[in-house]
Amino acid sequence: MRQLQRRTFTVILAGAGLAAAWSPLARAQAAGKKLVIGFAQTGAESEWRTANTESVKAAAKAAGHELKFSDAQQKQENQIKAIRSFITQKVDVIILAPLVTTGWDTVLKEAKAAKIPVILESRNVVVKDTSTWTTFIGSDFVEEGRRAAQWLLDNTKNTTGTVNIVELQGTVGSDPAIDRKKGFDEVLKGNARYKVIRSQTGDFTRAKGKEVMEAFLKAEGKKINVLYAHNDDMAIGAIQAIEEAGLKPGKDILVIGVAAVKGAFEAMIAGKMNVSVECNPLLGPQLMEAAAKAAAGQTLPRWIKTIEGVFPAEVAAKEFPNRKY
Ligand code: GZL
Repeated sequence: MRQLQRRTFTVILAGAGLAAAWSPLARAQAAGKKLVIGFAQTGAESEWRTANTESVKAAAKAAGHELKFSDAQQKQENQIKAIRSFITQKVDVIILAPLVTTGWDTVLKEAKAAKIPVILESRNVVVKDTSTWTTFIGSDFVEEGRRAAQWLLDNTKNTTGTVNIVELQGTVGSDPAIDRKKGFDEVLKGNARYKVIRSQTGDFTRAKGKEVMEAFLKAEGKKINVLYAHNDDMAIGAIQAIEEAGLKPGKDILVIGVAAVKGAFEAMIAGKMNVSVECNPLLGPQLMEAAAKAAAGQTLPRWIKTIEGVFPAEVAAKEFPNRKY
């Protein structure tokens, strides 16, 4: 059902701009208008989220738009309140980073009734009426999960015996957590020696990632061969737990993260992490371009997908100076 709702007419971004074609008039219309944009952000739970917020704020400033920013402290009810406030203030466009996939039908209908386009960023939603949101700008989380599992298969193919994996999931019910698990499990299916022996949410935060990894280590100890964390922040927290348990992260336990944030590069360079699957938070420029189009009544692709790679530890030192988040 989720895949059906996505109906991806994917536009692969060319650099910072959108590849979608435009009439000169529409471009002119959209380019110059100063917008008032309401941005309902999830919170500041991770390095990724902080970089995402900074990218949106910088892009709004550079475009001369007024950005009304709301930090929901990881609570959906706060995001819903923020959207209602943006509607009352009659903003031109609403940007929503939906904490979880469900529970948005009513408030998105209110935005549609108020004729305010809603742009989803960084996570998607599952709603009955998909016309209540204009476009989703974000990653293919299923593909990110596949890439994490493929790295594991490629880098353990010369080993024998069972590979015991513990998994730190992202925020329960969130699009990236659901789909990163889905992609990872899909690639490992049929590889019987790879077993996920524990899987629990670390809510995308370092603190929770450390706490849950401590519990995994207490329960499974040296049986654990691999940690798959749905984001680098939880992996970094877990690395502390692994070291405090007297084990070597990156060696005794392979560490796989997602996002490719600075902290992950530092951990890989220190030999404590093995790979990070990139998830690009720098969505600000694409969001502003999409907001201008939406405000001008232009039709947008249903999914504007970011281009991202995989960074194993072997390339970390060389790549680190080029990283922008
Ligand atoms: C991904 C984003 C996720 C990141 C986490 O688009 O929604 O939320 O993977 C962040 O680090 O907290």
